[in-house]
This record gives sequence, structure tokens and C-alpha cells, in this order.
Amino acid sequence: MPLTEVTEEVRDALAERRPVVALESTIIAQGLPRPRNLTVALELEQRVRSRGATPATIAVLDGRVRIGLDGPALERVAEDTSVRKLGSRDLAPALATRASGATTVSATAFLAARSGIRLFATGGLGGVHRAWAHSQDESADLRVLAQTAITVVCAGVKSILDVPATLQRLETLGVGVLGYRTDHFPGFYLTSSGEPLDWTVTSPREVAEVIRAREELGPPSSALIVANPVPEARQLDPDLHDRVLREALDACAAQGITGQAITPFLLDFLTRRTGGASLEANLAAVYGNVTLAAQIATAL
Ligand code: PSU
Ligand code: MN
Repeated sequence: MPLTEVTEEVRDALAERRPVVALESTIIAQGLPRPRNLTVALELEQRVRSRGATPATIAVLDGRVRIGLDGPALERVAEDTSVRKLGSRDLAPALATRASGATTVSATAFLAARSGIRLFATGGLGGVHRAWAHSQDESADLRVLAQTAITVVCAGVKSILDVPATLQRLETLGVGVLGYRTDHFPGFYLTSSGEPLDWTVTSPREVAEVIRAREELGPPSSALIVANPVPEARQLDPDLHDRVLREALDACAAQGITGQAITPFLLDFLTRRTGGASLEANLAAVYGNVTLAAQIATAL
């Protein structure tokens, strides 16, 4: 894979079948405010390590896929404003034009699975947007998850989305969803979206057993989602969430924001208009997911 560079640390861990957790980089480059994003990126890797697993943050730098980022590479992703947002369909043009970009869930899941990584942690997945009937905006995350054998630990899908429609799409696409210690789908900034789930697991070992069962049934052709809610004490106040989200969606429509810019716009709007409270809930969710992913990878 000449266009792919895997760090020695990740390569050794994979070769020795030690636990590895993939981390996406769009959350760093486009999902969190600078300069906090770099501190968070380093902290995420630290949390994976402290649970006995190897972190593999994924990005594209100067037209090369990077599986695992060293300090300077992580700094570049966090600080360089010319780093683009890359979904899975953007990978080939980015490589061919020597571009640099942070990878979304769709691009990260694709690249991680292709490198032999079985666990991936993020904040909230993309999904069906609320204005879907008119915009047809459904994140590429869903289709890639339908075709990629990887386990993704997340706090549900971003609450800026149409959550019931997204859950329906996941069912249609054959993507498994397990609630981690909950029988309701998490609501990203909120502990619960209010939507019920069919399956609940209560330990990293149980998730590992589901993963093994999937593999025994035949090579899995789709992803497994482990939906891990943000602790209630750290969720965003639900009333504040609903009010500011309505304003954010109105502002997005009024300003004519489209395509890849929508999600970063909404996340940033919420952070500013909740006085940073949505950011804290987002971080609590991501930290919890990264820790759980490392525990599952270790249990495997
Ligand atoms: N989770 C977060 N913050 C983020 C994202 C996820 O806590 O910024 C990113 C992921 O990279 C996800 C992307 O794939 O948002 C979805 O973007 P879109 O809706 O344009 O597909
Ligand atoms: Mn979109």
C-alpha cells in the first residue's frame, strides 16, 4: 500500500494481535474549537493507552493515508486551517492531488477496516438530516457502515439529526446497534434520544462476544454500533439543547449553509450559544467512547 503509511507502533500492535483503537480526525479539525482541539486529540490517545490499547488516529497528509499520527502530524491536523474534511468518496482525489484532510467517520471506518483495525471510537455518527425530505442530506457515514466490518463506539448520532429516521436507515442497511447499559438510543449531547433499542449489553466482554458471534456467522459485511450514552450528570440540559438547536437549524437555513459545512456549522453554533456547555457534553461523550472502545479491544 504505497500511498498508506502506518506508524511503527500501530504496525507492531496489529502484527502482534494487540488491541488497537482507530480514532477519526474530523472531530479534531472541524468538530472542536482551536486550540482546545489539540489538547483533546492528545488526551483521547492517552485514554486509549491507559486502557492498554494502541491508538491509531487516521488522516490524510500530503496525499498519503496516515494510520497513526505522531505529535507533529497531530498538531498539523489540529492547527492547520487548510486541512480539509474528507468523507470516503474524497479519499481518491485527496491522494491524487497530494491534499491534506481530516477523515470523517465514513473515511476513517473504511481506512481502519482496510488496515485490519476492528474497533473505532468517535463522538456521534452522521445520519439523516431533519430537512431530508427537501435536501436529501444523509451522511455518507451510513452507507459506509452498511458495507464495512468494524465496531464503532459512539454516543448515538448527532442530535442535530432526525434520530428516528437515522435508526430506521440503520435497520434497513443491516447495521447492528447495541445499547451499552441502556435500552434507549443515546442522544449525543443528551443521555437519551428517547428512542428504544432492541439490544442491551452491559460489559466490554459481552460486546466482544457479540463481535465473535458476528465473525462466526461469516465474515461480517456491515458495522456494529455500540451506543454508549454520556453520563446523565454530564449531559447538556435538555431544555437548553432543544431551544438552541432550533435556533441553530434556523440559522443554518437562513445563511444557506450546505453540504459538508452543515455539521461543523451546527456544532459550532451550539458551542457558542450554550456558553460552551454543549462542548463539555460532546467531550464527555467522546472520552467515554474512547475508553469503552479500548476496553472492548482489550476484551477481544
Ligand atoms: N462526532 C463528533 N464531532 C464531529 C463528528 C462526529 O463529536 O465533528 C464528525 C464525524 O467525522 C462525522 C461527521 O463523520 O461529523 C459527519 O459529517 P456529515 O454530516 O457532513 O457527514
Ligand atoms: Mn451531509
